[in-house]
Amino acid sequence: MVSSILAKDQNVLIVGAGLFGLSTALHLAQDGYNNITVIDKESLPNSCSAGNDLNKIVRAEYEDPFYTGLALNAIQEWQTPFWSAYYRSTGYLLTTSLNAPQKACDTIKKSFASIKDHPSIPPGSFSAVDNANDIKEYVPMLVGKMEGWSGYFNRYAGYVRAAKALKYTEMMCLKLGVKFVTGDNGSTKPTHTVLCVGAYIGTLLPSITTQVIAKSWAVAHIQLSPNEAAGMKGCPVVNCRDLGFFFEPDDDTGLIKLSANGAGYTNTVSAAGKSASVPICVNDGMPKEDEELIRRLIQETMPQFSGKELLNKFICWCGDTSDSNYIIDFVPDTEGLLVVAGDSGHAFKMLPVAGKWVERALEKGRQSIERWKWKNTTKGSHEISWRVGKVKDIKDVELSTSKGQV
Ligand code: FSA
Repeated sequence: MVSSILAKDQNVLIVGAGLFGLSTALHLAQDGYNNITVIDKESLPNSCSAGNDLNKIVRAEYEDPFYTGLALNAIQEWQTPFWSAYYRSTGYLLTTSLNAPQKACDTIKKSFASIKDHPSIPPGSFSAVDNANDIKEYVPMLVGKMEGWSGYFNRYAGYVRAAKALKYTEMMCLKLGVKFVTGDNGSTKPTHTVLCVGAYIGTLLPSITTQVIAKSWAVAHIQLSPNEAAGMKGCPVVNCRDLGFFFEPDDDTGLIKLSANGAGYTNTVSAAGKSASVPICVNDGMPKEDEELIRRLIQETMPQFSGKELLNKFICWCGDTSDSNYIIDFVPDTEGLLVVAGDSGHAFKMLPVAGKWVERALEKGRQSIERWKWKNTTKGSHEISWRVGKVKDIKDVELSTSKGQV
């Protein structure tokens, strides 16, 4: 038992009610901390939060076994009665398409190697797929040509209904006495402040922008009729590394969420001789080139839907670090200010467990896990080992907007 420097009644202020903020509030409240306040600019989920999304991938294959372990813990939690209403264990098909860049193929090999013989994963969870026929054997609802597709199918994975899971976490926090303040009202005198504002961290804490770069990825949806949705039900998350990924239709709405894969878009701005990427919350529009990727993904996998309009297009902002490690540490030269940032586009699955990591740092008064420390020397990088393509600035690409919103 590690002794804690944090008293149960100390006033902890959590700024930002996304996955990191809510998970932190939940873990603290569950462990008896009784003076927790969460503030956010908007009522939840904040429309600009990355977690305000229909669904997010849950998978444990990582190039780095440290995160494999954490994701496996998270998957176990998602399957417990506390969380299971929000988890769908559909499995995860990870592939490349014909002419995919070598980097995409290498990434898949590394992912597969990291997980295929893992002792914590039920035997028989993985099957290699070498062509479209193999894929159709495991995922019969994919009727497209998928020419040159190969990769593997992971049955020990799935997705979560993200925005709904955030609302649920908020509700559980409220039950445990966590206070929520939205908008600009309310004042509090915290002894500890935890900044959990996702990709927006650079706007609150400019000194972090050498480590965290705000980058965005495009999201769109297609509307299925009840019959069409029934035909796609149970489809695993399909992630084609060089095109994009999609999920089974949403139970309530029949919407399929799709996202384009790529290196991400920055929004670099300059002030006082310094430049940094900061998010712009675009709720209607996506880069045209990503729209093409998504259209190809639909054509390859479910061509019967290729005439459908892309709806509710937006770009989702993440905070990227050069090595995809999160940052969970006290900000140097401040008193009681902890930052949780650098989600690097792979954090939502950790909702059930992330708050525990933050709680430990708060209780110890320091971060003892090297990889999560604040790094003065690191420069945020554009070359991320598991992503394909080149980073571009969002101002340099043409956007296409939705004709109809859903
Ligand atoms: O943990 C996951 O597999 C989430 S990946 C989703 C994604 O859109 C990435 O494909 C993208 O590269 C970026 O990291 C944002 O998140």
